[in-house]
Amino acid sequence: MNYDIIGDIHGHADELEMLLQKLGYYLLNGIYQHPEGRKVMFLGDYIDRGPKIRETLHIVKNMCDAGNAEAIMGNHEFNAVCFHTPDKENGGFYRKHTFTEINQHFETLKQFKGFETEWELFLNWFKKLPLFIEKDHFRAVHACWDDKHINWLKKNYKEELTIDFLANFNINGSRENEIIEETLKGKEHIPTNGDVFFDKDGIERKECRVKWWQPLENRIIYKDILMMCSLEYGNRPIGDDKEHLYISNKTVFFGHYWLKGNPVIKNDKAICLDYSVAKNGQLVAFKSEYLKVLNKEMGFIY
Ligand SMILES: [Mn+2]
Repeated sequence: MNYDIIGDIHGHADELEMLLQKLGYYLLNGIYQHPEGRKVMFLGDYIDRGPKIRETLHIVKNMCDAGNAEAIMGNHEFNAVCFHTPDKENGGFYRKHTFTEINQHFETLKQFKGFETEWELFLNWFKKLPLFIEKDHFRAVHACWDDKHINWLKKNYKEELTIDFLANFNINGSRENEIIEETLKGKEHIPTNGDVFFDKDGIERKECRVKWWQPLENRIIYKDILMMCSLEYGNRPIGDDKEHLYISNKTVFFGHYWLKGNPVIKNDKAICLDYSVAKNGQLVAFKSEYLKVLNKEMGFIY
């Protein structure tokens, strides 16, 4: 089975429809399908930020329900479930309702105003989205594939975000917390010199996102493995810090990282498909059969 793997959409339904059409999908009874029976693999982050979140969810879920696509959970879907699930034990919700959280979720809340029943339906669908998918010839995860986390999930995750799971997730230092954070939001590194920086929402952070997909031979100074850091820290040699290395013969596709420009392959075993459609970038797909060819970059469609 050949898949078209598609990165973070964030409510950009027009770009999604254009990309699906470019890939050869067409609408039949309101559902996109492919004449050759190809399937889409969606990598998560369907909601928040963009102008057509409801439309995006209808396209993606309809395709999944019809068997024309599979979809995994992004951190935005996880956050939405937490945001809307009351914490009966401690009061409030499993995600805080302060400015930062409302701001991140604002477009979704606004666009679903007056469509509460429909939202409820999608929220229940989010709860059942898999946290990762493994196929014969590739893997899919929203932010980071770490074998020890995936193995834990295979054994312990009940295929749904239950109240018990959310309660455990909210305990600092719990296994559930670490695994969700790293699987859906990625690996982080705290600079040892006390550096801080500001993320794209203007929030002060002391952790830097780690480019865990960077192959070993390219890891020399910290700038090589950190998405964002100060010049001074970035120029420090990494030394023997080999953590966060993805080693497998099977390629993993992921989104989440807001990469810029045209898609490139830096490591053909770990390919990011998020090129910031929600920030003047582009929605990117990869045709899975191109994993078998020498020039794999021919597999990108955008
Ligand atoms: Mn994300």
